[in-house]
Parts: sequence; C-alpha cells; structure tokens
Amino acid sequence: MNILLYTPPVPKQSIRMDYLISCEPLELEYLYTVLEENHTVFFLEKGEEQSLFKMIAASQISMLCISCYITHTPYILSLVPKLKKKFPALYIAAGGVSAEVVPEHFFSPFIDVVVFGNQLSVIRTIADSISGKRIPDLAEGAAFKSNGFKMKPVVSDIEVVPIPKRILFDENSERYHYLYFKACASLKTASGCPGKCS
Ligand code: B12
Repeated sequence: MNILLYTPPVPKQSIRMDYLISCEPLELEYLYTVLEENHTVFFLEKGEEQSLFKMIAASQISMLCISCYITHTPYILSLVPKLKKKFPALYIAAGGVSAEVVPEHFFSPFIDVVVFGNQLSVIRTIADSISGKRIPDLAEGAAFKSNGFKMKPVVSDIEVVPIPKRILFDENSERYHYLYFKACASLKTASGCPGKCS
C-alpha cells in the first residue's frame, strides 16, 4: 500500500524560525522505519495544500498519516473535508504530539483514526490491517471514526522505539541545521510528560 507521511506547513501564528532552525522530521523517519517493510512510503514535509493534493494523486496514496502540532489544528480540520471530497477512499490518520495530548481535537467525520498512544506500533498494525482489507475499529492507543472515536486506553508497557532510519537526513543532510550547527541530526531522548496539566 502507498502511504504518505505528512507534516503541515508552519502555521502563520508560529514564531517563524525556519531560517535559524530546520530540523529533520524525525517523527516521519520513525514512521517510515516501522512502515517501510510492508508498504511503499512517501514524504511531504511542511507541504502546502496544493502540493499535498498533487502528491496524493500522482503517487496513488491510499493512506495519509498527518503529524499534528497544536498550532496545526485549524489547518488540519479545514483540510480533511477537502481531501475526502477529492479522494473519498483515502484513509486519514492523525497522530503526533498534539493528538497524543488532546486526541478529541481531531475527532472529525473526515479523519478515520486518531492515534494517541504507543503510536508507532499502533500505526503499523492499522496500516497492515488496511492493506489486508481489514478495516480495524478497536486498538489500544487509537480512536476510530467507525467506532464513534471510542478511546481504548494504553495498558501495555510503553513501546520500544526502534533506531530510526534517517532516510531524509541521509539524503540531504545540508538541509537540516540548528543555529550554527550544520547537518545537525535530532535525537529523541524521552516519551510523554511527567506533568499533570489539564
Ligand atoms: C525541535 C522542535 C522544534 C524545532 C523544529 C520543529 C520542526 N518540526 O522542524 C523548532 C525550534 C523550529 C520548533 C518550532 C515550533 N515548535 Co517545536 N519542538 C521541538 C521539540 C523540542 C522536538 C520535536 C521533535 O523533533 N521530536 C522528535 C519526534 C520523533 O517526536 P514526536 O514529534 O513526539 O513524534 C513521535 C510521536 O508523536 C509519533 N508521531 C508523530 N507524528 C505522528 C503522526 C502519526 C499519524 C502517528 C501515528 C504518529 C506520529 O512518532 C514519533 C515516535 O516517537 C518539541 C519538544 C519535545 N521535546 O518533543 C517541540 C514541540 C513539538 N514544539 C512545539 C511548538 C508549539 C512549536 C511551534 C508552534 C512554536 C511556535 N509558537 O512557533 C513551532 C512550530 C514549527 C512547525 N514546524 O510547525 C510543541 C508542540 C505542542 C503540541 N502539543 O502540539 C512542542 C511539543 C514543545 C512544547 N512542549 O510545547 N520546534
């Protein structure tokens, strides 16, 4: 199955730091790492709507994985109805830092699943099921539209995160820099948050 991994464009209200800091999309490289064995995986980083539509059509994408920051929420919620109108069969998954904290923000009739816990193992299971024509509607760490976005909490241990295949960084390391550090890769050192804020 053809899967597109996507980060939305930097929203207008963000403090624009692209010229100072441009990190590899390590979250997409992690997703690639768990999906590439069974699927053909494409990337679109900070892609505008037009490029996204073009890529879905040109690459015959069956599943779109959107990585969501809180600041992307309005853009994503206005994007998904347009996507479903043009590509009714496209399976849309929302995940990432914001979906992990407030999955409810993405409970839209135009999003098929919101992944909020143990995201890498969950998305792998979902992708494998869909390509086998079994549309899942209950999995730990995921809320499915088909099931009224019922949230099945995570009771298993925190997932073991694989060593990421840094396919984007390796192809184009000069593109990624952190202030004056050139060709700078990122390292994920922790998961979740010990805070208890509401
Ligand atoms: C590096 C960084 C930056 C860099 C680079 C960002 C970039 N995208 O290029 C800079 C400094 C430019 C930046 C800017 C901003 N950032 Co920033 N940034 C970070 C930081 C420190 C690390 C992000 C990272 O690389 N993580 C590593 C990846 C691998 O982890 P991950 O994203 O959690 O992904 C995992 C899972 O979530 C999952 N996953 C991710 N996406 C998806 C999608 C699907 C479908 C699935 C199934 C799974 C999945 O896969 C990974 C597996 O472990 C985090 C804080 C932190 N410690 O996490 C903040 C953080 C992500 N940033 C944040 C914010 C708010 C911003 C800004 C909006 C700030 C602003 N006001 O301008 C901008 C927006 C930039 C943009 N691109 O839109 C917030 C997001 C809050 C939220 N709840 O959404 C964070 C969490 C900090 C915080 N605690 O407030 N940022």
